[in-house]
Amino acid sequence: MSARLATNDLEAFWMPFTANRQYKKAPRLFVGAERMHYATDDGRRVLDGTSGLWCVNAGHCRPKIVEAVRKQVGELDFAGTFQIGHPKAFECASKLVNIAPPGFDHVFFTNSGSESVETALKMALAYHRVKGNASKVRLIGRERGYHGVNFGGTSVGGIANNRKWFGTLLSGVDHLRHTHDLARNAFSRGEPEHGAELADDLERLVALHDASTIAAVIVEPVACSTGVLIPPKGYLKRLAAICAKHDILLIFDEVITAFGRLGTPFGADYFGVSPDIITTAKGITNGTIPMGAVFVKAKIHDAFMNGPEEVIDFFHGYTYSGHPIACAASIATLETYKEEGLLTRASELAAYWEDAIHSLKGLPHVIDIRNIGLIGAIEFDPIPGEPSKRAYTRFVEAFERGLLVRATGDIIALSPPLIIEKKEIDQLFEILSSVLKTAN
Ligand code: PXG
Repeated sequence: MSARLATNDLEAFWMPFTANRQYKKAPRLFVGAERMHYATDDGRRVLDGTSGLWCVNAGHCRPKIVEAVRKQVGELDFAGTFQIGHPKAFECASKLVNIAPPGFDHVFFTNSGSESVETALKMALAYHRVKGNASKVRLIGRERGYHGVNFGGTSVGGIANNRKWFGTLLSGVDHLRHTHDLARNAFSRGEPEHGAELADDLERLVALHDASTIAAVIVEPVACSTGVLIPPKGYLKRLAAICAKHDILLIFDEVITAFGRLGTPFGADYFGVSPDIITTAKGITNGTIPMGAVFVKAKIHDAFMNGPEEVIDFFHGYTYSGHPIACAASIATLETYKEEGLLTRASELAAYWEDAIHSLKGLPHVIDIRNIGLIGAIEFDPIPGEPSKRAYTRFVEAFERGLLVRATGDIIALSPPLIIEKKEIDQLFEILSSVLKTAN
């Protein structure tokens, strides 16, 4: 496949989360993909160390998913789901519920992680209102959290650069402290030892605002976009207990951790914590077709089913909620996950992965290495006055040497497809260590 582009072909597309002028001077282009690898426009193979953007959990261009999408687009290209339906949406929801943690009996479809978050936040507010607790209107996020880019998600999110440009955002939002603590936890393997008590920060916000005003807390079980912050041992259980005590809904944003990333189907399974609402996207279709889903317990769903039967129970939804092609892709994705045991495969590889990533300890500028399931991160000491540069130059160098990693701040994050073999893990870290040894 040849798709070399002239410089002026690059102008029209204003790329998301990209330094557009810098990128367009030296573009990196993928033109194909298969299983663990991308193909570049200059004919090179690049090992995918990030599952695309944390979504291609079963690897690229998997035949069953490709075929399901092909078939569906020629059979029923579109049908809405407002007051009408199509079988694939119901089938897909049932299959998703089957792999969800116990009690998650209902699914609301969206088209992205950002939309899943907006949906979950609105659900939480409406839930308290239908229950007669209309004063519960505050939403609590966490510093360094990432919950997508729409207004609700940006408001509960905790990454300054994603917030500061966009005015005052939602009112009535507060944030827990983040859990990153290099002084106590650097080079932890798996969950860090120290910091469960940071969950008590929620009690501080309850003391400030009063529980009668707080609707929900949203956290990522593992905060990935900000550079992989792994919850300290016991932290999530403690947070869940405080939420339950004050009738505050706990939302797990599992856009990344769902669908096998940690070695269990969902992050909630891994941590043994049962939230009230779970947001997902990405791996739900293996990244092939945009789709998200919000999983809820009967407690939430049933609370909406008490009004007159002929009145809409939840005034929310998207044109493409439960899109037939997305549902077909998701059903085929779930079959692929099941046939290949991918929802638990990360648990078999986690120890090997952990040893491999920690072998980078001692390389220049590395101040922390952390891992959980098939996720890893390497943090660098920042270049004074030039934040982010250290990781960015390593990302570009790795790409040149045939490896895709993700750079965020002064951190490199890794999350390969769950089909990765041990020899590919070796290869990934050989390339990365050679980059870290030689880069500035
Ligand atoms: N919640 C979480 C926890 C996410 O990680 C979103 C919501 C938003 O999803 P959408 O589909 O609207 O993008 C995300 C997305 C990265 C990276 O490299 C992470 C995401 C997206 C793009 C890049 O860290 N996470």
